[in-house]
Amino acid sequence: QPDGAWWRRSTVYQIYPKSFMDSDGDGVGDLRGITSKLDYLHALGVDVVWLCPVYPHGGVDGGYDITDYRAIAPEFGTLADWQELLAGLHARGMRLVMDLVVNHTSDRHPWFLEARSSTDSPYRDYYLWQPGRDSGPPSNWGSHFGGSAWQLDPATGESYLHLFAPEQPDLNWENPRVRREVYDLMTFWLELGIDGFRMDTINMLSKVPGYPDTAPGADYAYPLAEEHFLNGPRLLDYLREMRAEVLSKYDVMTVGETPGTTPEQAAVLTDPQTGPLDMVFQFDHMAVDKDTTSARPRWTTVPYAVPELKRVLGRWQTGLHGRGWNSLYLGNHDVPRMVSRFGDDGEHRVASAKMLATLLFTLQGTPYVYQGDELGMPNARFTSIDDYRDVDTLNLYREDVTQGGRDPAEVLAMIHAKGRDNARTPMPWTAGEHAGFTTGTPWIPLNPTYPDINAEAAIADPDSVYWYYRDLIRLRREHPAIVDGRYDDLRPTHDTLYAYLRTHAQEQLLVLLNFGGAVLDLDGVLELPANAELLIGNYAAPGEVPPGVLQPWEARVYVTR
Ligand code: TEU
Repeated sequence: QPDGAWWRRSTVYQIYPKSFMDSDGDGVGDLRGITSKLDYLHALGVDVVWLCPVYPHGGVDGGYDITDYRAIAPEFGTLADWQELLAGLHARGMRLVMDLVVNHTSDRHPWFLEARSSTDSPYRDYYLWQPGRDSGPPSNWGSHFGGSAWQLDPATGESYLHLFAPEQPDLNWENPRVRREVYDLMTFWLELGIDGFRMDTINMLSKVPGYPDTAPGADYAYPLAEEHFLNGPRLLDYLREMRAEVLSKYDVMTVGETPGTTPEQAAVLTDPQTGPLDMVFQFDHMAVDKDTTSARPRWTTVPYAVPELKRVLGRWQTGLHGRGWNSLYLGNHDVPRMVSRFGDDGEHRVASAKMLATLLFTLQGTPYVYQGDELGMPNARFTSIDDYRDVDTLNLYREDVTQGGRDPAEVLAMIHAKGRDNARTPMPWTAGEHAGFTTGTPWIPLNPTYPDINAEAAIADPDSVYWYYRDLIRLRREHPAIVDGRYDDLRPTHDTLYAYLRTHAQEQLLVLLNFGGAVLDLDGVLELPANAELLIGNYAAPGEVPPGVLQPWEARVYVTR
Protein backbone atom coordinates (compact mmCIF):
# COMPACT_ATOMS: atom_id res chain seq x y z
CA GLN A 1 0.00 0.00 0.00
CA PRO A 2 2.33 2.77 -1.21
CA ASP A 3 1.69 6.41 -0.29
CA GLY A 4 0.75 7.00 -3.89
CA ALA A 5 -2.12 4.52 -3.65
CA TRP A 6 -4.89 5.68 -5.97
CA TRP A 7 -7.64 5.31 -3.39
CA ARG A 8 -6.08 8.01 -1.22
CA ARG A 9 -6.61 10.53 -4.01
CA SER A 10 -10.05 9.26 -5.06
CA THR A 11 -13.56 10.51 -4.46
CA VAL A 12 -16.09 7.71 -4.01
CA TYR A 13 -19.77 7.94 -4.95
CA GLN A 14 -22.14 5.59 -3.14
CA ILE A 15 -25.08 4.15 -5.08
CA TYR A 16 -28.12 2.58 -3.43
CA PRO A 17 -29.21 0.62 -6.52
CA LYS A 18 -32.85 0.25 -5.61
CA SER A 19 -33.24 4.03 -5.68
CA PHE A 20 -30.81 5.36 -8.28
CA MET A 21 -32.42 4.86 -11.71
CA ASP A 22 -35.03 2.47 -13.02
CA SER A 23 -34.66 1.40 -16.67
CA ASP A 24 -37.59 -1.00 -17.03
CA GLY A 25 -40.51 0.67 -15.29
CA ASP A 26 -40.94 -1.78 -12.40
CA GLY A 27 -40.40 1.02 -9.87
CA VAL A 28 -37.09 -0.40 -8.63
CA GLY A 29 -33.73 1.00 -9.70
CA ASP A 30 -31.48 -1.35 -11.67
CA LEU A 31 -28.06 -1.85 -13.25
CA ARG A 32 -29.04 -0.63 -16.71
CA GLY A 33 -30.44 2.46 -15.03
CA ILE A 34 -27.08 3.10 -13.41
CA THR A 35 -25.29 2.53 -16.71
CA SER A 36 -27.55 5.14 -18.31
CA LYS A 37 -26.29 7.69 -15.75
CA LEU A 38 -22.55 7.10 -16.10
CA ASP A 39 -22.02 10.38 -17.93
CA TYR A 40 -23.66 12.17 -15.00
CA LEU A 41 -21.20 10.55 -12.58
CA HIS A 42 -18.27 11.20 -14.87
CA ALA A 43 -19.19 14.88 -15.22
CA LEU A 44 -19.43 15.17 -11.45
CA GLY A 45 -15.84 13.97 -11.39
CA VAL A 46 -16.02 10.98 -9.07
CA ASP A 47 -13.32 8.32 -9.38
CA VAL A 48 -14.95 5.30 -7.78
CA VAL A 49 -18.49 3.98 -7.48
CA TRP A 50 -19.44 1.89 -4.47
CA LEU A 51 -22.46 -0.20 -5.31
CA CYS A 52 -24.59 -1.36 -2.39
CA PRO A 53 -25.61 -5.06 -2.69
CA VAL A 54 -27.12 -6.18 -6.00
CA TYR A 55 -27.01 -9.92 -5.28
CA PRO A 56 -30.07 -12.18 -4.93
CA HIS A 57 -31.44 -11.59 -1.42
CA GLY A 58 -34.23 -12.49 0.95
CA GLY A 59 -35.99 -9.11 0.72
CA VAL A 60 -35.67 -8.25 4.39
CA ASP A 61 -32.84 -5.71 4.67
CA GLY A 62 -32.36 -3.81 1.42
CA GLY A 63 -30.09 -6.46 -0.12
CA TYR A 64 -27.99 -7.06 3.01
CA ASP A 65 -29.51 -10.55 3.38
CA ILE A 66 -27.84 -12.41 0.54
CA THR A 67 -29.01 -15.76 -0.87
CA ASP A 68 -26.41 -16.10 -3.64
CA TYR A 69 -23.02 -14.37 -3.60
CA ARG A 70 -22.21 -14.98 -7.25
CA ALA A 71 -25.21 -13.65 -9.11
CA ILE A 72 -27.33 -10.55 -9.67
CA ALA A 73 -30.86 -10.19 -8.28
CA PRO A 74 -33.43 -10.31 -11.11
CA GLU A 75 -34.88 -6.89 -10.24
CA PHE A 76 -31.42 -5.37 -10.75
CA GLY A 77 -30.72 -7.20 -14.03
CA THR A 78 -28.28 -9.87 -15.17
CA LEU A 79 -24.58 -10.55 -14.87
CA ALA A 80 -24.29 -9.30 -18.46
CA ASP A 81 -25.88 -5.98 -17.38
CA TRP A 82 -23.40 -5.83 -14.53
CA GLN A 83 -20.49 -6.43 -16.90
CA GLU A 84 -21.75 -3.64 -19.11
CA LEU A 85 -21.83 -1.31 -16.09
CA LEU A 86 -18.28 -2.29 -15.14
CA ALA A 87 -17.06 -1.78 -18.71
CA GLY A 88 -18.84 1.60 -18.88
CA LEU A 89 -17.15 2.74 -15.69
CA HIS A 90 -13.72 1.55 -16.78
CA ALA A 91 -14.14 3.16 -20.21
CA ARG A 92 -14.61 6.49 -18.42
CA GLY A 93 -11.64 5.98 -16.12
CA MET A 94 -13.82 5.21 -13.10
CA ARG A 95 -13.65 2.16 -10.84
CA LEU A 96 -16.16 -0.14 -9.17
CA VAL A 97 -16.27 -1.25 -5.55
CA MET A 98 -18.73 -3.99 -4.56
CA ASP A 99 -20.38 -4.56 -1.20
CA LEU A 100 -19.11 -7.63 0.66
CA VAL A 101 -21.64 -8.83 3.23
CA VAL A 102 -20.12 -11.83 4.97
CA ASN A 103 -20.84 -11.38 8.66
CA HIS A 104 -24.19 -13.00 7.88
CA THR A 105 -26.20 -14.52 5.04
CA SER A 106 -29.92 -14.66 4.41
CA ASP A 107 -31.80 -17.43 6.21
CA ARG A 108 -32.77 -18.51 2.70
CA HIS A 109 -29.17 -19.02 1.61
CA PRO A 110 -28.63 -22.71 0.69
CA TRP A 111 -25.95 -22.97 3.42
CA PHE A 112 -28.45 -21.98 6.09
CA LEU A 113 -31.26 -24.14 4.70
CA GLU A 114 -28.83 -27.08 4.93
CA ALA A 115 -27.50 -26.02 8.34
CA ARG A 116 -30.89 -25.76 10.00
CA SER A 117 -32.07 -29.12 8.63
CA SER A 118 -30.26 -31.13 11.32
CA THR A 119 -27.52 -30.93 13.94
CA ASP A 120 -25.52 -33.41 11.79
CA SER A 121 -25.65 -31.32 8.64
CA PRO A 122 -22.18 -30.71 7.16
CA TYR A 123 -23.24 -27.04 7.03
CA ARG A 124 -24.32 -26.88 10.68
CA ASP A 125 -21.04 -25.26 11.71
CA TYR A 126 -21.34 -22.55 9.08
CA TYR A 127 -23.51 -20.71 11.64
CA LEU A 128 -23.52 -20.07 15.38
CA TRP A 129 -25.82 -22.44 17.27
CA GLN A 130 -26.34 -22.64 21.02
CA PRO A 131 -28.72 -24.43 23.37
CA GLY A 132 -31.05 -22.16 25.33
CA ARG A 133 -30.53 -21.17 28.95
CA ASP A 134 -33.26 -21.59 31.61
CA SER A 135 -35.91 -21.80 28.86
CA GLY A 136 -34.71 -18.44 27.50
CA PRO A 137 -32.16 -17.43 24.87
CA PRO A 138 -28.50 -18.52 25.28
CA SER A 139 -27.47 -14.99 26.37
CA ASN A 140 -28.99 -11.53 26.73
CA TRP A 141 -27.49 -10.18 23.49
CA GLY A 142 -29.79 -7.86 21.53
CA SER A 143 -30.07 -7.51 17.77
CA HIS A 144 -29.39 -4.19 15.99
CA PHE A 145 -32.98 -4.22 14.76
CA GLY A 146 -34.56 -4.84 18.18
CA GLY A 147 -35.33 -7.94 20.26
CA SER A 148 -33.03 -10.84 21.12
CA ALA A 149 -30.05 -11.64 18.87
CA TRP A 150 -30.92 -15.34 19.27
CA GLN A 151 -33.62 -17.11 17.30
CA LEU A 152 -34.90 -20.44 18.54
CA ASP A 153 -35.13 -22.98 15.71
CA PRO A 154 -37.86 -25.45 16.66
CA ALA A 155 -36.55 -28.18 14.32
CA THR A 156 -33.48 -28.83 16.49
CA GLY A 157 -34.33 -26.94 19.67
CA GLU A 158 -31.18 -24.81 19.38
CA SER A 159 -30.90 -21.08 18.73
CA TYR A 160 -28.78 -19.32 16.13
CA LEU A 161 -27.16 -15.91 16.49
CA HIS A 162 -28.28 -12.99 14.34
CA LEU A 163 -26.77 -9.59 15.14
CA PHE A 164 -29.26 -8.07 12.69
CA ALA A 165 -32.70 -9.42 11.64
CA PRO A 166 -33.65 -13.05 12.44
CA GLU A 167 -33.52 -13.57 8.65
CA GLN A 168 -29.79 -12.66 8.76
CA PRO A 169 -28.01 -15.52 10.61
CA ASP A 170 -24.36 -14.79 11.50
CA LEU A 171 -21.71 -16.91 9.83
CA ASN A 172 -19.24 -18.88 11.95
CA TRP A 173 -15.85 -17.42 11.07
CA GLU A 174 -14.11 -19.89 13.37
CA ASN A 175 -14.89 -22.49 10.72
CA PRO A 176 -12.08 -22.57 8.10
CA ARG A 177 -14.56 -23.84 5.49
CA VAL A 178 -16.61 -20.65 5.90
CA ARG A 179 -13.50 -18.54 5.43
CA ARG A 180 -12.55 -20.50 2.31
CA GLU A 181 -16.05 -19.96 0.87
CA VAL A 182 -15.69 -16.21 1.43
CA TYR A 183 -12.21 -16.04 -0.12
CA ASP A 184 -13.50 -17.93 -3.15
CA LEU A 185 -16.48 -15.66 -3.68
CA MET A 186 -14.24 -12.61 -3.32
CA THR A 187 -11.94 -14.09 -5.96
CA PHE A 188 -14.93 -14.65 -8.24
CA TRP A 189 -15.67 -10.89 -8.33
CA LEU A 190 -12.03 -9.84 -8.41
CA GLU A 191 -11.44 -12.06 -11.44
CA LEU A 192 -14.38 -10.33 -13.12
CA GLY A 193 -12.38 -7.12 -12.78
CA ILE A 194 -13.78 -5.17 -9.83
CA ASP A 195 -11.64 -2.59 -8.05
CA GLY A 196 -12.38 -3.32 -4.43
CA PHE A 197 -14.79 -4.14 -1.64
CA ARG A 198 -16.75 -2.18 0.91
CA MET A 199 -16.93 -4.69 3.75
CA ASP A 200 -20.18 -4.67 5.68
CA THR A 201 -19.89 -4.78 9.50
CA ILE A 202 -16.48 -6.35 9.04
CA ASN A 203 -15.39 -5.86 12.65
CA MET A 204 -18.23 -8.10 13.89
CA LEU A 205 -16.77 -11.35 12.50
CA SER A 206 -15.16 -12.55 15.73
CA LYS A 207 -17.42 -13.09 18.74
CA VAL A 208 -16.16 -13.51 22.29
CA PRO A 209 -16.31 -17.27 23.04
CA GLY A 210 -19.21 -18.30 25.28
CA TYR A 211 -21.35 -15.25 24.37
CA PRO A 212 -21.14 -13.71 27.86
CA ASP A 213 -24.07 -11.55 28.96
CA THR A 214 -23.69 -7.81 28.66
CA ALA A 215 -24.78 -5.24 31.25
CA PRO A 216 -28.58 -4.95 31.11
CA GLY A 217 -29.95 -1.79 29.47
CA ALA A 218 -32.14 0.64 31.40
CA ASP A 219 -35.55 -0.38 30.03
CA TYR A 220 -34.35 -2.53 27.21
CA ALA A 221 -34.44 -6.32 27.67
CA TYR A 222 -31.84 -7.14 25.04
CA PRO A 223 -28.96 -4.64 24.89
CA LEU A 224 -26.38 -4.58 22.11
CA ALA A 225 -23.42 -6.58 23.45
CA GLU A 226 -20.93 -4.56 21.42
CA GLU A 227 -17.95 -5.29 23.68
CA HIS A 228 -18.47 -8.98 22.87
CA PHE A 229 -18.63 -8.78 19.08
CA LEU A 230 -16.88 -5.59 17.89
CA ASN A 231 -13.16 -6.03 17.11
CA GLY A 232 -13.29 -9.47 18.73
CA PRO A 233 -10.31 -11.67 19.66
CA ARG A 234 -9.67 -13.25 16.23
CA LEU A 235 -10.68 -10.37 13.94
CA LEU A 236 -7.14 -9.46 12.94
CA ASP A 237 -6.24 -13.11 12.23
CA TYR A 238 -9.20 -13.43 9.89
CA LEU A 239 -8.54 -10.18 8.06
CA ARG A 240 -4.82 -10.87 7.73
CA GLU A 241 -5.60 -14.28 6.30
CA MET A 242 -8.06 -12.66 3.87
CA ARG A 243 -5.37 -10.24 2.74
CA ALA A 244 -2.78 -12.97 2.31
CA GLU A 245 -5.13 -15.39 0.54
CA VAL A 246 -6.97 -12.95 -1.69
CA LEU A 247 -6.48 -9.20 -1.54
CA SER A 248 -2.69 -9.10 -1.78
CA LYS A 249 -2.98 -10.50 -5.30
CA TYR A 250 -4.93 -7.54 -6.69
CA ASP A 251 -4.53 -3.75 -6.93
CA VAL A 252 -7.82 -2.97 -5.23
CA MET A 253 -9.15 -0.85 -2.39
CA THR A 254 -10.91 -2.10 0.71
CA VAL A 255 -12.97 -0.12 3.16
CA GLY A 256 -14.15 -1.83 6.30
CA GLU A 257 -17.32 -0.73 8.04
CA THR A 258 -16.14 -0.67 11.66
CA PRO A 259 -18.54 0.77 14.24
CA GLY A 260 -17.20 1.24 17.76
CA THR A 261 -13.57 1.48 16.67
CA THR A 262 -10.92 3.84 18.08
CA PRO A 263 -8.27 5.60 15.98
CA GLU A 264 -5.70 3.34 17.66
CA GLN A 265 -7.53 0.20 16.50
CA ALA A 266 -8.06 1.73 13.05
CA ALA A 267 -4.33 2.47 12.79
CA VAL A 268 -3.67 -1.25 13.25
CA LEU A 269 -6.33 -2.22 10.71
CA THR A 270 -5.08 0.26 8.08
CA ASP A 271 -1.34 0.41 8.74
CA PRO A 272 0.29 0.98 5.31
CA GLN A 273 2.63 -2.00 5.77
CA THR A 274 0.84 -4.48 7.99
CA GLY A 275 -2.82 -3.43 8.00
CA PRO A 276 -5.28 -5.87 6.43
CA LEU A 277 -7.59 -3.07 5.21
CA ASP A 278 -6.97 0.16 3.30
CA MET A 279 -9.42 2.34 5.22
CA VAL A 280 -12.34 2.22 7.62
CA PHE A 281 -15.72 3.79 8.13
CA GLN A 282 -15.67 4.95 11.72
CA PHE A 283 -18.85 6.06 13.52
CA ASP A 284 -17.77 8.48 16.26
CA HIS A 285 -19.12 11.59 14.54
CA MET A 286 -22.43 9.78 14.00
CA ALA A 287 -22.89 9.87 17.77
CA VAL A 288 -22.60 13.61 18.39
CA ASP A 289 -26.36 14.18 18.12
CA LYS A 290 -27.43 11.13 20.13
CA ASP A 291 -28.69 11.08 23.69
CA THR A 292 -26.22 8.55 25.06
CA THR A 293 -28.06 8.31 28.38
CA SER A 294 -31.08 6.82 26.63
CA ALA A 295 -31.71 3.08 26.54
CA ARG A 296 -31.86 3.29 22.75
CA PRO A 297 -29.49 6.13 21.76
CA ARG A 298 -29.66 5.30 18.06
CA TRP A 299 -33.18 6.68 17.71
CA THR A 300 -32.64 9.81 19.79
CA THR A 301 -31.69 13.29 18.56
CA VAL A 302 -30.17 16.13 20.56
CA PRO A 303 -28.64 19.30 19.11
CA TYR A 304 -24.96 18.57 18.59
CA ALA A 305 -22.24 20.73 20.10
CA VAL A 306 -19.84 22.03 17.44
CA PRO A 307 -16.79 21.72 19.75
CA GLU A 308 -17.69 18.04 20.25
CA LEU A 309 -17.92 17.46 16.49
CA LYS A 310 -14.52 19.14 16.07
CA ARG A 311 -13.03 17.08 18.89
CA VAL A 312 -14.23 13.81 17.38
CA LEU A 313 -13.18 14.61 13.81
CA GLY A 314 -9.89 16.05 15.04
CA ARG A 315 -9.11 12.95 17.09
CA TRP A 316 -9.33 10.91 13.88
CA GLN A 317 -7.38 13.45 11.83
CA THR A 318 -4.40 13.44 14.18
CA GLY A 319 -4.80 9.80 15.28
CA LEU A 320 -4.42 8.34 11.80
CA HIS A 321 -2.08 10.92 10.23
CA GLY A 322 0.92 9.03 8.87
CA ARG A 323 -0.31 5.81 10.49
CA GLY A 324 -3.39 4.67 8.63
CA TRP A 325 -6.21 5.93 6.46
CA ASN A 326 -9.78 7.04 7.08
CA SER A 327 -12.95 7.54 5.07
CA LEU A 328 -14.82 10.82 5.20
CA TYR A 329 -18.60 10.73 5.16
CA LEU A 330 -21.54 12.64 6.59
CA GLY A 331 -24.28 10.49 5.10
CA ASN A 332 -25.02 7.06 3.66
CA HIS A 333 -27.97 4.67 3.20
CA ASP A 334 -28.17 4.02 6.98
CA VAL A 335 -28.41 7.55 8.31
CA PRO A 336 -30.42 10.74 7.73
CA ARG A 337 -29.53 13.24 5.04
CA MET A 338 -26.43 15.25 5.97
CA VAL A 339 -27.95 18.68 5.37
CA SER A 340 -30.95 17.93 7.60
CA ARG A 341 -28.80 16.41 10.30
CA PHE A 342 -25.76 18.69 10.48
CA GLY A 343 -26.90 21.76 8.54
CA ASP A 344 -30.13 23.68 7.97
CA ASP A 345 -32.55 22.18 5.45
CA GLY A 346 -34.79 25.27 5.52
CA GLU A 347 -33.66 28.82 4.74
CA HIS A 348 -29.96 27.96 4.50
CA ARG A 349 -30.19 24.60 2.79
CA VAL A 350 -27.92 25.46 -0.14
CA ALA A 351 -25.31 27.35 1.91
CA SER A 352 -25.17 24.72 4.64
CA ALA A 353 -25.02 21.79 2.19
CA LYS A 354 -22.04 23.48 0.52
CA MET A 355 -20.40 24.26 3.85
CA LEU A 356 -20.67 20.64 4.98
CA ALA A 357 -19.31 19.48 1.63
CA THR A 358 -16.33 21.79 2.16
CA LEU A 359 -15.66 19.99 5.44
CA LEU A 360 -15.99 16.59 3.76
CA PHE A 361 -13.53 17.46 1.02
CA THR A 362 -10.83 19.26 3.00
CA LEU A 363 -10.10 16.78 5.77
CA GLN A 364 -7.59 13.97 5.40
CA GLY A 365 -9.14 10.75 4.13
CA THR A 366 -11.11 9.50 1.16
CA PRO A 367 -14.42 11.38 0.72
CA TYR A 368 -17.65 9.47 0.05
CA VAL A 369 -20.57 11.23 -1.62
CA TYR A 370 -23.90 9.53 -0.99
CA GLN A 371 -26.29 9.73 -3.95
CA GLY A 372 -28.40 12.88 -3.81
CA ASP A 373 -26.15 14.67 -1.32
CA GLU A 374 -24.57 16.43 -4.30
CA LEU A 375 -28.03 17.99 -4.79
CA GLY A 376 -28.36 18.95 -1.14
CA MET A 377 -31.29 16.55 -0.69
CA PRO A 378 -33.03 16.89 2.70
CA ASN A 379 -34.73 14.19 4.78
CA ALA A 380 -38.01 12.79 3.49
CA ARG A 381 -40.81 13.49 5.93
CA PHE A 382 -43.62 11.03 5.44
CA THR A 383 -46.76 11.49 7.53
CA SER A 384 -47.84 7.84 7.66
CA ILE A 385 -45.92 4.75 8.72
CA ASP A 386 -47.36 3.10 5.57
CA ASP A 387 -44.96 5.14 3.45
CA TYR A 388 -41.88 3.67 5.16
CA ARG A 389 -40.19 0.47 4.03
CA ASP A 390 -37.10 -0.10 6.20
CA VAL A 391 -37.15 -3.15 8.50
CA ASP A 392 -35.43 -1.13 11.22
CA THR A 393 -38.03 1.64 11.08
CA LEU A 394 -40.99 -0.75 10.90
CA ASN A 395 -39.64 -2.77 13.85
CA LEU A 396 -39.32 0.38 15.94
CA TYR A 397 -42.88 1.39 15.14
CA ARG A 398 -44.21 -2.08 15.91
CA GLU A 399 -42.34 -2.36 19.20
CA ASP A 400 -43.12 1.15 20.41
CA VAL A 401 -46.53 1.98 18.96
CA THR A 402 -48.33 -1.23 17.97
CA GLN A 403 -47.10 -3.24 20.96
CA GLY A 404 -45.93 -0.51 23.34
CA GLY A 405 -48.87 1.88 23.02
CA ARG A 406 -46.66 4.91 22.56
CA ASP A 407 -47.94 8.08 20.85
CA PRO A 408 -47.51 7.50 17.07
CA ALA A 409 -46.65 11.18 16.51
CA GLU A 410 -43.71 10.89 18.89
CA VAL A 411 -42.34 7.81 17.15
CA LEU A 412 -42.89 9.29 13.69
CA ALA A 413 -40.86 12.30 14.82
CA MET A 414 -37.98 9.96 15.72
CA ILE A 415 -38.30 8.31 12.30
CA HIS A 416 -38.31 11.72 10.54
CA ALA A 417 -35.09 12.60 12.28
CA LYS A 418 -33.18 9.33 12.22
CA GLY A 419 -34.87 6.71 9.99
CA ARG A 420 -32.85 5.07 7.24
CA ASP A 421 -35.54 5.68 4.59
CA ASN A 422 -34.63 9.38 4.68
CA ALA A 423 -31.70 8.46 2.48
CA ARG A 424 -33.42 5.73 0.48
CA THR A 425 -36.02 7.66 -1.52
CA PRO A 426 -35.45 7.65 -5.30
CA MET A 427 -32.83 9.91 -6.81
CA PRO A 428 -34.68 12.94 -8.21
CA TRP A 429 -33.49 13.37 -11.79
CA THR A 430 -36.11 15.84 -13.10
CA ALA A 431 -39.16 17.80 -11.97
CA GLY A 432 -41.28 15.53 -14.18
CA GLU A 433 -43.37 12.48 -13.36
CA HIS A 434 -41.85 10.33 -10.60
CA ALA A 435 -38.85 12.67 -10.76
CA GLY A 436 -37.64 10.90 -13.89
CA PHE A 437 -36.64 7.94 -11.73
CA THR A 438 -39.15 5.47 -13.16
CA THR A 439 -42.08 5.25 -15.56
CA GLY A 440 -43.80 2.92 -13.08
CA THR A 441 -44.69 3.28 -9.42
CA PRO A 442 -41.63 3.87 -7.24
CA TRP A 443 -41.12 1.17 -4.56
CA ILE A 444 -41.05 3.92 -1.92
CA PRO A 445 -42.58 7.40 -2.25
CA LEU A 446 -40.43 10.18 -3.63
CA ASN A 447 -39.03 12.88 -1.45
CA PRO A 448 -41.76 15.54 -1.81
CA THR A 449 -39.07 18.16 -2.52
CA TYR A 450 -38.27 16.72 -5.97
CA PRO A 451 -40.02 19.45 -8.03
CA ASP A 452 -37.37 21.89 -6.73
CA ILE A 453 -34.49 19.63 -5.77
CA ASN A 454 -33.51 17.46 -8.73
CA ALA A 455 -30.45 16.86 -10.91
CA GLU A 456 -31.78 18.67 -13.97
CA ALA A 457 -32.53 21.85 -12.03
CA ALA A 458 -29.17 21.65 -10.24
CA ILE A 459 -27.20 21.30 -13.48
CA ALA A 460 -29.04 24.31 -14.94
CA ASP A 461 -28.16 26.49 -11.93
CA PRO A 462 -24.49 27.53 -11.69
CA ASP A 463 -24.96 28.35 -7.98
CA SER A 464 -26.31 24.92 -7.10
CA VAL A 465 -24.89 22.49 -4.60
CA TYR A 466 -24.07 20.21 -7.55
CA TRP A 467 -21.63 22.66 -9.18
CA TYR A 468 -19.98 23.29 -5.85
CA TYR A 469 -19.35 19.55 -5.45
CA ARG A 470 -17.80 19.47 -8.91
CA ASP A 471 -15.46 22.30 -7.91
CA LEU A 472 -14.52 20.60 -4.63
CA ILE A 473 -13.77 17.28 -6.33
CA ARG A 474 -11.42 19.03 -8.74
CA LEU A 475 -9.87 21.17 -6.02
CA ARG A 476 -9.00 18.12 -3.99
CA ARG A 477 -7.09 16.70 -6.93
CA GLU A 478 -5.02 19.83 -7.37
CA HIS A 479 -3.89 20.33 -3.77
CA PRO A 480 -1.50 17.90 -2.13
CA ALA A 481 -2.23 19.53 1.23
CA ILE A 482 -5.77 18.14 1.14
CA VAL A 483 -4.64 14.55 0.59
CA ASP A 484 -1.41 14.51 2.57
CA GLY A 485 -1.20 17.63 4.74
CA ARG A 486 -1.09 17.77 8.51
CA TYR A 487 -4.26 18.90 10.32
CA ASP A 488 -4.37 21.58 13.03
CA ASP A 489 -7.55 22.86 14.64
CA LEU A 490 -7.07 26.60 15.27
CA ARG A 491 -10.03 27.28 17.57
CA PRO A 492 -11.13 23.93 19.06
CA THR A 493 -13.41 25.41 21.72
CA HIS A 494 -15.22 28.04 19.63
CA ASP A 495 -18.97 27.37 19.58
CA THR A 496 -19.68 27.95 15.89
CA LEU A 497 -16.38 28.50 14.09
CA TYR A 498 -14.51 25.49 12.71
CA ALA A 499 -11.12 26.76 11.53
CA TYR A 500 -8.27 24.44 10.60
CA LEU A 501 -5.00 24.34 8.73
CA ARG A 502 -3.84 21.65 6.35
CA THR A 503 -0.10 21.93 6.04
CA HIS A 504 2.10 20.34 3.41
CA ALA A 505 5.68 20.96 2.24
CA GLN A 506 4.54 23.07 -0.72
CA GLU A 507 1.45 24.84 0.58
CA GLN A 508 -0.83 25.52 3.49
CA LEU A 509 -4.62 25.63 3.38
CA LEU A 510 -6.80 27.50 5.83
CA VAL A 511 -10.40 26.29 6.09
CA LEU A 512 -13.04 28.50 7.75
CA LEU A 513 -16.51 27.10 8.39
CA ASN A 514 -19.39 28.88 10.08
CA PHE A 515 -21.54 26.23 11.78
CA GLY A 516 -24.68 28.27 12.21
CA GLY A 517 -27.21 30.69 10.81
CA ALA A 518 -25.77 33.75 12.58
CA VAL A 519 -23.21 36.13 11.09
CA LEU A 520 -19.82 35.47 12.70
CA ASP A 521 -17.44 38.38 13.25
CA LEU A 522 -13.87 37.14 13.08
CA ASP A 523 -12.53 40.26 14.80
CA GLY A 524 -10.65 39.15 17.90
CA VAL A 525 -11.29 35.50 17.02
CA LEU A 526 -8.97 34.81 14.14
CA GLU A 527 -6.78 36.89 11.86
CA LEU A 528 -6.59 36.10 8.17
CA PRO A 529 -3.05 35.76 6.84
CA ALA A 530 -2.16 38.69 4.57
CA ASN A 531 -0.97 36.58 1.64
CA ALA A 532 -3.95 34.22 1.61
CA GLU A 533 -5.67 33.53 -1.68
CA LEU A 534 -9.30 32.37 -1.63
CA LEU A 535 -9.58 29.00 -3.42
CA ILE A 536 -13.27 28.32 -2.96
CA GLY A 537 -16.18 29.65 -0.95
CA ASN A 538 -19.95 29.26 -0.86
CA TYR A 539 -20.82 32.96 -0.93
CA ALA A 540 -19.82 35.64 -3.43
CA ALA A 541 -16.70 35.66 -5.58
CA PRO A 542 -13.39 36.79 -3.99
CA GLY A 543 -13.36 40.45 -3.09
CA GLU A 544 -17.15 40.75 -3.02
CA VAL A 545 -17.69 39.77 0.61
CA PRO A 546 -16.24 41.47 3.66
CA PRO A 547 -13.39 39.14 4.64
CA GLY A 548 -13.64 39.80 8.38
CA VAL A 549 -17.17 38.43 8.74
CA LEU A 550 -18.55 34.96 7.99
CA GLN A 551 -22.09 34.84 6.61
CA PRO A 552 -24.61 32.18 7.78
CA TRP A 553 -23.11 28.72 7.09
CA GLU A 554 -20.29 30.31 5.11
CA ALA A 555 -17.30 28.20 4.05
CA ARG A 556 -13.98 29.49 2.75
CA VAL A 557 -10.77 27.75 1.81
CA TYR A 558 -7.61 29.86 1.49
CA VAL A 559 -4.18 28.84 0.29
CA THR A 560 -0.85 30.33 1.26
CA ARG A 561 2.25 29.26 -0.63
O1 TEU B 1 -24.82 -1.50 8.77
C1 TEU B 1 -24.38 -1.93 10.02
C2 TEU B 1 -24.29 -1.00 11.15
O2 TEU B 1 -23.25 -0.96 11.71
C3 TEU B 1 -25.40 -0.23 11.74
O3 TEU B 1 -24.98 1.09 11.94
C4 TEU B 1 -26.73 -0.21 11.09
O4 TEU B 1 -26.70 0.72 10.07
C5 TEU B 1 -27.79 0.21 12.07
O5 TEU B 1 -27.74 -0.63 13.14
C6 TEU B 1 -29.14 0.09 11.44
O6 TEU B 1 -29.96 1.14 11.84
C7 TEU B 1 -24.63 -2.37 7.69
C8 TEU B 1 -25.37 -1.88 6.47
O7 TEU B 1 -24.82 -0.66 6.06
C9 TEU B 1 -26.83 -1.83 6.76
O8 TEU B 1 -27.57 -1.28 5.70
C10 TEU B 1 -27.29 -3.24 7.06
O9 TEU B 1 -28.63 -3.21 7.48
C11 TEU B 1 -26.44 -3.90 8.15
O10 TEU B 1 -25.06 -3.69 7.97
C12 TEU B 1 -26.66 -5.38 8.15
O11 TEU B 1 -26.07 -5.96 7.02
